[in-house]
Amino acid sequence: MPNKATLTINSRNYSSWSLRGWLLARFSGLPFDTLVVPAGDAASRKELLLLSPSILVPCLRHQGVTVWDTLAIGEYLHEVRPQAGLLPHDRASRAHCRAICGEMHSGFGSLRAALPMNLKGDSPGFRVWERAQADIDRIVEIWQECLARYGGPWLFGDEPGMADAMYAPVATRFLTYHVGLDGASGGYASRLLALPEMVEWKQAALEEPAEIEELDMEF
Ligand SMILES: N[C@@H](CCC(=O)N[C@@H](CS)C(=O)NCC(=O)O)C(=O)O
Repeated sequence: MPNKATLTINSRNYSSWSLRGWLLARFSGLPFDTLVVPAGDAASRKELLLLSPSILVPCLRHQGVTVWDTLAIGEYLHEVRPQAGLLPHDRASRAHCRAICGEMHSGFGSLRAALPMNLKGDSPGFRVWERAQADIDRIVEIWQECLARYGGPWLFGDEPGMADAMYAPVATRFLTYHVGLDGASGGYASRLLALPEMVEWKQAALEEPAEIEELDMEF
């Protein structure tokens, strides 16, 4: 049984869920290899299904355990690497953290559809429609509430954790589509983008071959 974990992802430029899974693994400190399976083609799907019952990425394999879906991966990593503090120590803060991670995981469909993650993209003057704007307003509210309540610089305190990994792709969207942010949320978005892990991911995304056209899948 390979000791080192493996994380399966697809496009670094487009796949926000891959980015979330990768950040969770990096923040946990668990040593892992990254396996990129190009999105969309039949051969990759077949390969993915050999690795996991779900064709969706990210998917983590560790010591014989296969776990997919970012929330499940985050909870699993918190169990195997509790010292990393992916989830807050305090029960009430942990509940709050799980609630906002769940909101990102299941919500903000208008934002995700209208402002797809595209690290190579740059769209000044991009028109944000009402529903996507409502999602943006709610996300900014979440960020400001956490930063005010837990003191920053990350959503639940001193170190980046599960909530920061779940919201990091949103910061890239705000940059790509020039969504103006002020005060605390602007500073937080800049901190996310300046994280060494995010700089590394973006560099690899920029080097990704541009053969991926518009894909009919949710990113
Ligand atoms: N709920 C899942 C969403 C995962 C997801 O939608 N992944 C996309 C890539 S970002 C995927 O694997 N798409 C592949 C496909 O639809 O073939 C999670 O939290 O991980």
